[in-house]
Formats: sequence, structure tokens, C-alpha cells
Amino acid sequence: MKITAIRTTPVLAPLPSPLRTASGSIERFPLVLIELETDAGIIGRAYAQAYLPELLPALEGAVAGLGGMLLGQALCPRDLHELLRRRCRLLGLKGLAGMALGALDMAAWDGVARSRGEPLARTLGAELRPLRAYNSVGLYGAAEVVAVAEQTVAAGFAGLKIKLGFPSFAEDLAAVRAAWRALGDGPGLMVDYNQSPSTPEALRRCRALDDEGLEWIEEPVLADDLEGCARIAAAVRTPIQIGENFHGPGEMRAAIAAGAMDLVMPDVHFVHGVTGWLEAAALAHAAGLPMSSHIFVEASAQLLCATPTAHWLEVLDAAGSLRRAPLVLRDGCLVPSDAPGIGLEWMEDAVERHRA
Ligand code: SMN
Ligand code: MG
Repeated sequence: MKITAIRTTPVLAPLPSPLRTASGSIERFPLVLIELETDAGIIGRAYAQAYLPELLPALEGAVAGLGGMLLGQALCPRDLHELLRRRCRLLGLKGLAGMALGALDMAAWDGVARSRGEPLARTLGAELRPLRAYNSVGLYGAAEVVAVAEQTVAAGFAGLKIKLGFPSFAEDLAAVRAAWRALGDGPGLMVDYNQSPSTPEALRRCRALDDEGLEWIEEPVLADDLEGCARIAAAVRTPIQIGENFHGPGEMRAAIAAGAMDLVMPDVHFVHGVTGWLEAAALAHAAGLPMSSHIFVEASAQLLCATPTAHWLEVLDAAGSLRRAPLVLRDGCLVPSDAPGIGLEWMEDAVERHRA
């Protein structure tokens, strides 16, 4: 089976509500939808995301440019991954090049699974199984977070992640305690600083949160401050979680070597796709690190089934407004799609409506 075409569609996918973080707000998710077509009529689907709408044209250009290198190649995801890694050797695979690699890799693996008529997890040799899921939301003060926590309980999630990083720690703590009161003794609670505090301030705030019973504290410092993150992980009992900003498995390997965290959560797109995720999952297994996902809920649900140290699945449904199949949540777990591939079928009218 050979690749005959790569099509890209830029969209601004609406979210149910704006996603405020201490490091910026997202109103609509800038996505590049990808179709990788083969001479057997199979179409592999995936998407890339850019956070910033202003970068959507550049991301689409990177996907189309690297995608063009795959035309005429056999649909063998590992070989395609290696071809692109070699071609990008001089440039490096951080930023847009790595993001394009990751998205094309996902589309290729989706195509292989579709050609076999099976969900991606089975192509990877794993059986589908329910995955403990948490509701991932934005930055809410103590007053607004109550309704969000109540909705989380009503929806049946096993956990809730709220973002922190208010100007004062008192506001952080008030939001945590208000969320806990509304959650009751059911779901777990995680917090995410999105790299916003300085390292000294992060150490102060993480120490002050240490007795709040949190599942984890995420990205307390800048993603590339591995030494600072390691100091915080050593200083507090609450698990420190990072990973969404690992650009490729190599950055995860460096973070493990630095002892930077207690938990990992690679982003399947940034970590260079399914191929990169599988390398990351092996690193986590060897290091004994529980491994969770970051957005990309559809692909992550398939991949966590094939991840030895699978921990939590994040539900922040960036493409939900465009996707035909709704997410299925049961007993605190997300039930992965059993459709062929990753399970990405788009509502064409919604895609047109939200085309960038
Ligand atoms: C996050 C940040 C920005 C967009 C989506 C998600 C966050 C997370 O870091 O972990 O969900
Ligand atoms: Mg995060």
C-alpha cells in the first residue's frame, strides 16, 4: 500500500468554554486536520494543534511540507518516521518540525489500523480497556470552581484537574479547598500551574499545597527547568507531574535522568506521534514511572491500552466539536472507541463551519 496524497484542513475548533491558564487562554483550538490517502483507498486521519491561531498557517505548512516527502512511500509507520527523522537531522525536531512528524505519524498508524479493520490498540497488540479519566478544566477561582466540580461529579469522572497560578497563593489554596468541598470524597483532584511561577515561588507554593491530598502538581516551573523541577520533586511529598512539553522521547529521557518528576504525561503529538509515544512508554516502564496522557483524547485512549504503566487519561476534548462519535464515560473511566484506527470521523459540516 503506497501513500498517494496528504490533505490538510486548518480549523479553529470551538471549546465548550474558554480554557484559561495562568500562561494564557484558549478560546478555540487551532487544529490541522490531516488525511493521508493510499492507493488502496485507505485514508489515515489525525490532527495537529498549535495553541496559537497565528501559528496555524505555519503548522499546516510544516505538515504539508514533511507530508510531501512521504508521497510514493509504503504505509509503514516506523519506516516513515525514520525517513522524516533523517530528513530533519540538520533542522532538528523541536517545534513545528517535530509537531508535523508527530501528526503525520499518527495519521500513518491510523491508516494501518484502518487497513486491518481494527482499533489502533489492537494493531499495537493490546486489548481495549476502560481508562481512568479526569475532567481537565481551566483556571477558576474559589467561587466558580464549585459548579465545575459539581459538573465533574455529575458526569461521572474519577478526577478533576484545575489550573492554578493566581497572583496570590491564597487564591490558589481557596480554589483547591472549594473544589475539594464540592467533589466530596469521590473523585481525585490534580492541579496544573502551566509553568507559570518562578522556581522559588513554585517551591513555596508546592510546599504549602503538600497537605492538600492532591493527586499531583503539574508543571510547577518552566518545562525546560529540569533541575528546578527535580528540586521541587525532592522537597514535596505530592507527586510532581510533567511531560506535555517533551518534544520527542529524547526530552523525556533527559527529564528521567535529571530526576525531574514523579509522574509523566507525554503529549502524543509533541512526543512525535504513536512511534514516539511507544518509545516514551518503554522509558516510563523502565523507570517505573506512571504515565498519563495530554489532550489528544482519541489517540491517547488507544495508546494507554498499550502502555505498561498507564495511569490517568486526560479528558480535554479539543476536537470534540468536529468529531462524529461522542466520548463514552462509564464508572469513572473513558471507554476507548472500537472503530478502526484512532476513531476520527469528522462532521464535514462542522469542519467547513470552523475552517480557518
Ligand atoms: C493544557 C494547556 C493548554 C491547552 C490544553 C491543556 C494543560 C493540560 O497544560 O495539562 O491540560
Ligand atoms: Mg498541563
